[in-house]
Amino acid sequence: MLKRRDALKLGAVGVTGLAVPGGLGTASLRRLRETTAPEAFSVPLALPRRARPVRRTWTTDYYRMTVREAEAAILPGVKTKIMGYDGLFPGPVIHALKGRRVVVRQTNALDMPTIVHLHGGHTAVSSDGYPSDVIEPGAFRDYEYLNEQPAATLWYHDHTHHMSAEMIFRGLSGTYIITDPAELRLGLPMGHHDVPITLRDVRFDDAGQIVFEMDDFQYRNTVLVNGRPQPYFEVAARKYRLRLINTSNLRFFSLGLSTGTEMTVVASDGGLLPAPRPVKNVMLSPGERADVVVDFGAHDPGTRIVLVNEFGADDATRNLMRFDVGRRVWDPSRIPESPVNAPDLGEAQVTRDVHFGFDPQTGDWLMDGKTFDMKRVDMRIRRGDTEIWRVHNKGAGPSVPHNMHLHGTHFEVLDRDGQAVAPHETGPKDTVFIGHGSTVRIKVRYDRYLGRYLYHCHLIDHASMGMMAQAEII
Ligand SMILES: [Cu+2]
Repeated sequence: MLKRRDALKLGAVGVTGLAVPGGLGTASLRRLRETTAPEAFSVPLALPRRARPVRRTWTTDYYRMTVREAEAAILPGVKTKIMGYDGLFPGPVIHALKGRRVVVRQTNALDMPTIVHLHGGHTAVSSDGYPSDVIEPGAFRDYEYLNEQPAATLWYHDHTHHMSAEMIFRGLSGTYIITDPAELRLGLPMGHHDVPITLRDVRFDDAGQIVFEMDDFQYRNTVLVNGRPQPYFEVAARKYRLRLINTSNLRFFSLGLSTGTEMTVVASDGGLLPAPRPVKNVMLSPGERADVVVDFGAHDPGTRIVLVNEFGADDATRNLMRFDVGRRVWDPSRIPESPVNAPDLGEAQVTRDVHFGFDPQTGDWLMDGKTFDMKRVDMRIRRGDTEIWRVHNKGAGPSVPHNMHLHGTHFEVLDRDGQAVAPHETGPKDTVFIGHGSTVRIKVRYDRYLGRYLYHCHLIDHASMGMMAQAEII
């Protein structure tokens, strides 16, 4: 069953422009795949465990989690050391209801500090995972999430200053879903037919243990779906909502179905799209999400459909998972025509420029020519003001794509180099892809909290090396 995969034999290396963000020329390509992996589509898709509140009140669900080291069964017959929320890889899924408060007590059982960030959460600074708000080993912190924001697919992950790249890579990542009871009338697939699909890559050594080296993208050549390589998933011949989440540090995915089956994008990072959009393909940079509805009922039972990553350079990074279509069942779900009103952020009062850059002396990735400094405020924004940010990835240095992630709010993507953006980018976003040579304009407003929020590249290795800045909301 176990088979050595040696990518030198496979010959291909992910050296296409998008697929190698960073690390170009930083390491020799001596060995590309160092571990054993199962045959493709031989393990079932794992559905991550649902977190259960330890206590419920009229207003609040209380959770307790422990951040700890553990062993996970990622490869058959191998116990891989990981870091996990409650020791799980990936972490348990938190299901929140819009308007209902969630408090998560995170206890740190690691021998190093940790910080937790809810990616996509409209969260007060004190619960947002600010770099100085460290949970020391043995200590805990209560994170409060009000969930007063549109229903959306969020994720929580480590945000420890300089360390998050390694800690996320080792497993500190989990899904967080906000559901709006008022949206249930829309009829989107739910329950067992609403499935998080978390995608990431990993590097294993010969013993199946995780190897982390900063920015060594070309060695991270096993892709995991919900923590397993190339799983299969038995689906009924009906519609499913798939919540596609790119939790990779550096890998971009361009996702489509091998049968050419259409997917309908219904939601972006921050909530439902103004109108669902049929697509053949969704491109997600690290941190981005897209909810798609796929109608497996359009296929005969017995059809096998592979989720294909067009950026993948070989079988293991290209053919991510397989849907095995089973029997036809009654399907009351539907794709709503016009789920929500487009967010109206109003006329902009302020226009700013943000420049990505690179320091050839130090090898650091830069925001506006600087590396992150907690003591420095990089911009001041008046609460309630609407701003347009022109984010430029045009600096000298390696031709590397980045993206922009804002804490504490969502934004509207206006255009990319003056052109309309992709369908899944037409809803509220918190992370947007910015290719090299490109300028993306976003419309930003911070409505709620005051204080200091980070904005950074979500190629996490870049952020860990300092490609981060902060805005103070005043
Ligand atoms: Cu970057």
